[in-house]
Amino acid sequence: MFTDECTVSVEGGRGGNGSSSLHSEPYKPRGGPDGGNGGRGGSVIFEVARGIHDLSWLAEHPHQRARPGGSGRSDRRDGPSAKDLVIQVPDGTIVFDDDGPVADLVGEGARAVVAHGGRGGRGNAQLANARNRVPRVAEPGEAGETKRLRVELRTVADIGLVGLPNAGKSTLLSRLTAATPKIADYPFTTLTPNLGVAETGDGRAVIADVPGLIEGAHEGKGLGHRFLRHIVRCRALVLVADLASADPSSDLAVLRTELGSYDQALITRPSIVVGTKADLVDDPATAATALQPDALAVSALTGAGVDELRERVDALASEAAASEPERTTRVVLRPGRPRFAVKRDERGTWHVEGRSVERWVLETDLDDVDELAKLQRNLRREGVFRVLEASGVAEGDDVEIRGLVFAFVPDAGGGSDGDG
Ligand SMILES: Nc1nc2c(ncn2[C@@H]2O[C@H](COP(=O)(O)OP(=O)(O)OP(=O)(O)O)[C@@H](O)[C@H]2O)c(=O)[nH]1
Ligand SMILES: [Mg+2]
Repeated sequence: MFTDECTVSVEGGRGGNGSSSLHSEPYKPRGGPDGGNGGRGGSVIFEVARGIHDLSWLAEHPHQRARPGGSGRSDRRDGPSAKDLVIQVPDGTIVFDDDGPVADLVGEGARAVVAHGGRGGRGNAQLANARNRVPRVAEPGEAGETKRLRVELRTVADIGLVGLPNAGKSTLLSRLTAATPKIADYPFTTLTPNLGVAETGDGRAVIADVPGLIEGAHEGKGLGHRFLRHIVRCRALVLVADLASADPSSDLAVLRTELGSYDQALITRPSIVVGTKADLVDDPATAATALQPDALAVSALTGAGVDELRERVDALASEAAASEPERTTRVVLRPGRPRFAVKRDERGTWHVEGRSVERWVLETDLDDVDELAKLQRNLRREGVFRVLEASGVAEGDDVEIRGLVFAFVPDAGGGSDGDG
């Protein structure tokens, strides 16, 4: 089964817990905190690999979870970080989450982190400071990111063979490349895209043969519509028409209309027109010219025109490569989750919760005026006051952060408020 779309859930590994060990040795009463930090959880990564042609493995394994980081231990031993979970995907994989596209992976080795692992918690050795010399607790590890992803494959080929059903597309693919697609005398023989590689003058061209398109394909008729999105990714097109059909010109017109209705850009893509089954008509050259003045007549049966077709495909591949900018991987970077949250309890006190915000409060010696000023600067730069104001805090309201309570005073300066 060829699978070109699926939905998966991915989960980064949880970070390891920090250790809250207290060192003790006989006859040494003051050992002190020696708990190590937790290790980082593994991330889930998609990576384009050669030899993977569809998403069937992913569709059959829709839950992917990276391993957690190890816990810290006594004697300041840090827990090990977990290995990332690398999932191999085909070239042309596009990843979406609920907010839109996440990554568009093109080219072998292209990769994107689709779920980050959690950070490890700090052990009590690292948490010790002037105010709290012997912390008896350590930080827990952070949870990994969890995401539901829609994954789509848009085959990346240099040249796409398009035509109505039974036009002889798969036969051409088998003539131009070493591919051995199924060929038969009925429409819709090809059910999923076939790929072949042709040797060309300046290298190799990947040729895709997709299921036949019928009138109304762009509205979902027939089989080919599901594969129109693969055609969009082809740099150049070979329009294939059966010269022995009742009306080859109208076949070609239907094909062009369908391509244009799906995506206007397909009309202007570099292309050539090929008339097939030349052995079945009396005057193939005239029949081909009737399609388009420079159309080529080909017979896969006798081999007539096949060498010239190979040359034209060669030229088409070069033209396409020159006309299009280099395809590159796009990974969308969005701002991460908010680094703190603001809540108001029923007594009217505001609470600010967030790992770094709380850490700053814990690490500040509140009796030291300089340190207090630094804490205030940090909170402002993080945007805490801005978010409090946006949430409706009023002058004099109590604000609590990790046990520290202060009365809110609107910021007079405000100038350094930013995302710094
Ligand atoms: N006489 C003759 N028959 C041909 C030629 N090319 C293809 N055929 C026949 O036409 C029929 C259809 O060929 P395919 O290559 O399967 O056509 P297709 O366009 O891939 O068809 P679908 O996959 O169904 O869309 C087969 O029976 C082929 O043997 C040709 O040049 N001459
Ligand atoms: Mg076919």
